[in-house]
Amino acid sequence: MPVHSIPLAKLNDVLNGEVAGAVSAHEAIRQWCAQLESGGILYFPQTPVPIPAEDLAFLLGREQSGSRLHKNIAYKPNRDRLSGANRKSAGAAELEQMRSAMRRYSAGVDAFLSRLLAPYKRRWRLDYASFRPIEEEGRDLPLRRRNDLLHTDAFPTRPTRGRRILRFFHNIHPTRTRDWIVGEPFAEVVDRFAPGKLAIPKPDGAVAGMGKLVARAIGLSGLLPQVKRTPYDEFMMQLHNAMKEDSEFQLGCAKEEIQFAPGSSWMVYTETVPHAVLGGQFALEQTFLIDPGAMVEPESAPVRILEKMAGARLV
Ligand SMILES: O=C(O)CCC(=O)C(=O)O
Ligand SMILES: [Fe+2]
Repeated sequence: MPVHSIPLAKLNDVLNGEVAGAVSAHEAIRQWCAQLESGGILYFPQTPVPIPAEDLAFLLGREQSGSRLHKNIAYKPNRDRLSGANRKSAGAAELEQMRSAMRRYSAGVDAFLSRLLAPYKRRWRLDYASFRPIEEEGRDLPLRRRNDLLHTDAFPTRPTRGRRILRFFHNIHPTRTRDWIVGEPFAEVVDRFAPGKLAIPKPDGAVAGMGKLVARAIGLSGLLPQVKRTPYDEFMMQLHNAMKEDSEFQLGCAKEEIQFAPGSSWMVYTETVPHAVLGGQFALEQTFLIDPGAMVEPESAPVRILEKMAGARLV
């Protein structure tokens, strides 16, 4: 079972520096990091980042009120801005309330992970947070954007250049579970697809390298996001697409079902753990882009796994 459940009382003991069973608090934290890094899910049956009652009522009210705010909404903490919200039909007061609720959530998760992931010493970039108010079951999205098919995460417009994608979720639905499936370990998935359907990743060729230099020289690199993708990002994007497009893989691969309880939180490296959401409504999520050099087990980072396979640097 890849799920490691952490009751709130035990979590608080460890964060307060008290011994956790047979191991010291310091050792317990290192073990949790190692479990995450090797493809585990840390599950908090009771969330350690509670949402203020007023924010919760506001977020859960978005649908019933007929508000046009009800598609996935992203919050960019570095600019304190929302995107995905319909500015024409949502009122200014509603947008402002959404923004401040998301600001509090994002800061709360960042503060919590600064303590829980102490060995990383904040060697991360606080990426977007999101609010997911739509029922996931039966959502009608284009294939590559579907989240009910097993996939590993890769962002088409935001290459991570080897940084790991850690996501912290919270099921804020009062009664409904959020239902996931998770698939095989990353190394096994990569073996299935490469070499074969995908080529083994190769370091930047001289031509691509020249293209980059030229784009940079004439000031175009900011306009061409694909220019900034490293061979690592290329491969991770291809893998994401190949998994979703392969119905034989979707049906045939080993998978496990997980139901995340109302009021629970969980965190997982989604660029390596194949996952899909089959049902559930109303979740909050905060993404972190973490320096692979910060890992307690650096060899577990996908960039290291792929570089070993390629026999070359990929970022
Ligand atoms: O919303 C969820 O529960 C997970 C969706 C997902 O896989 C994603 O956003 O990449
Ligand atoms: Fe995903």
